[in-house]
Amino acid sequence: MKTIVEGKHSKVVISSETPTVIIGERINPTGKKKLTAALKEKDFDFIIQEAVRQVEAGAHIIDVNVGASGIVEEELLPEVVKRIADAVDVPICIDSSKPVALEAALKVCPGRPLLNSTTGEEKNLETVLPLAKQYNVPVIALANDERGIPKDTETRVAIARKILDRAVHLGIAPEDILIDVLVLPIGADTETGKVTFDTARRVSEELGLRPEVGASNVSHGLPDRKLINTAFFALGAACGMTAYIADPTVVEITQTILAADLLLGKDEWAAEYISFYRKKEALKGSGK
Ligand code: THG
Repeated sequence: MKTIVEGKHSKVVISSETPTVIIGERINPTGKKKLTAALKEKDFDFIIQEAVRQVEAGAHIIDVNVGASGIVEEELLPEVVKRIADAVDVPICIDSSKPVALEAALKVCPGRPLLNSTTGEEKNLETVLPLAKQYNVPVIALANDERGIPKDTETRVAIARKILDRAVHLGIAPEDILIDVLVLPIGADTETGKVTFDTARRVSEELGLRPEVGASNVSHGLPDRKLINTAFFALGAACGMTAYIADPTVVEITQTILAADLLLGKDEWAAEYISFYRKKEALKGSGK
């Protein structure tokens, strides 16, 4: 089973057989003063630059999240989505916890964007899944519900199963559901990595759905975060993870994902691996 995401003239496949998809996370005001200011002042040049930089670094999809205090997401998100979709030819991942903002962005986004996200919570299932159906777009579903983020694998898989049932009932194809298997800071919870990897394996093998995760959190509060993040990406790939929300401008992240894919037989003739280095050389030649 594969998920198809589309930009204006581009197409990205998310599946267990094809190379791991990197969803660039940098257009998100969390912890970023400069980007927050740019969003508030509508300094679109700066924001577009961040999108271009991520694509050049190896992002296959660009996540767009404008959630911050003082920002009306349903007004700003569609505007930023439209401008980024005009500036870069990769698909967009529309990221908001507010269904009204998701819908406003869906209305203006070209291609077949990824909708990020619903959870297993009733209020989200009732509002976000119908949007995925109406606009015929794939959706990311977080494996948590009204009770919060489950500590154990069993409950996470059960939530994923519930979301799948609800989506299918609405006429959404299972191909169009990605499950976010959620990881917490490993410094605060020793079991979180194991639970995340076990959930990824089971979501993929038992439900036939594609696991994905936002990974920057895992190393929070520990020294040498890059080391933990890259190990997490490699181990996740071995457990069937199909996409990461990550920062591709950290070159070790992109390189680790490429190497892991190659070793797991997801990169025929090392085509992706070699093309990454060719592109890097070309950018160097152009003075970037
Ligand atoms: N799952 C899904 N979507 C998500 C998340 C997820 N969207 C949002 C988030 N989590 C993923 N995106 C980010 C964006 C930024 C950061 C982490 C995750 C981040 N920012 C640095 C900080 O806060 O310190 C800023 C550092 C910098 O300047 O580069 O960590 O889990 N489906």
